[in-house]
Amino acid sequence: MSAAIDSGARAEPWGETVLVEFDEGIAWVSLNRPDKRNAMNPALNDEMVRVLDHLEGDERCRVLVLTGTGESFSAGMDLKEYFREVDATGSTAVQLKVRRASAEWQWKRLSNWSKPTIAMVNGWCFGGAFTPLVACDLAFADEEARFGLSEVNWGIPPGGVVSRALAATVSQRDALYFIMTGETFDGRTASRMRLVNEAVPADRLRARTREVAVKLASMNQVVLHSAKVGYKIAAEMPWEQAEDYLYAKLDQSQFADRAGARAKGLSQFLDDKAYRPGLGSFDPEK
Ligand code: ACO
Ligand code: V55
Repeated sequence: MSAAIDSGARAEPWGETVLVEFDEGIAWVSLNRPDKRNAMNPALNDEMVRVLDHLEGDERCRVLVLTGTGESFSAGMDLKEYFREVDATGSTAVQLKVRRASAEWQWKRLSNWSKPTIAMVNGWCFGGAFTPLVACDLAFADEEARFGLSEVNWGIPPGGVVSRALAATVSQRDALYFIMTGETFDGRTASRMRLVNEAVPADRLRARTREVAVKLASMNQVVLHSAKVGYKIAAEMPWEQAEDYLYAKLDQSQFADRAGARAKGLSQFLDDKAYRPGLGSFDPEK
């Protein structure tokens, strides 16, 4: 591979406010400011933009799990470094720049990411942390994790796309209750609200998340990419456009998939009677 397109040739952009560990196709990405409960400061936001860019082209990553070091997923935006210190510069340009980096990874990059993404909420999850949580395709939480739209508690309405992200996942009743009261709720409640897929006891959270990640890592990446991006983009479209776009996605997937999933899937069922598509997957190795 030419050095210009081999992202492995560049230095790995993590190690300060973000840690990355590779494990059987999974990149475990940990927000890493445990002393600050993984509050997101401008440095972390900049690092996460670079981490997502790097991992997109890194073959060791087939699935991304986003979590936090220590007892917290993320305590939201860093009130000191993202708000007070930026205000103190008195510079609109600085404010726009830090907001842009924040939105860039938490929402724009992450929600359209090319590989499957899973949020693993291991502890505190406040305010701005709801954005990357919702941007991930799937989410698993510790039953005892504590979530809160704490903005009103310190005197602001939720900003960024926090409220938009809530509107995309939970009901208006639940969203407004927690946005307006600022009360916390636990992982079980988050699961009942469908903010996360499942709430799991703390001692099983990593194993359950890993189980799902390993499965996704073993699947056809082109087909998975088309399936998840197709869902997310079509959700915002009128029906006529969605039908045309999803057929285009289907044809694109067949064209782009060098492993030939569709032909194998059909043949192993119709010719070999080797599996039932309703009940499990074809064997990509055959
Ligand atoms: N911004 C800046 N610093 C933070 C943040 C934050 N969001 N969250 C925690 N910290 C810092 C604390 O200031 C403290 O720093 P210090 O050790 O230098 O004094 C350190 O992290 C530990 O915090 P404690 O409050 O001592 O930790 P504790 O475990 O008792 O409580 C909790 C954890 C509940 C998360 C608490 O820190 C908290 O309420 N944080 C703020 C949560 C929040 O409302 N975030 C903003 C949401 S709104 C938005 O994102 C726009
Ligand atoms: C929040 C998040 C922001 C922001 C202002 O409420 C407020 C959270 C992610 O960016 O700029």
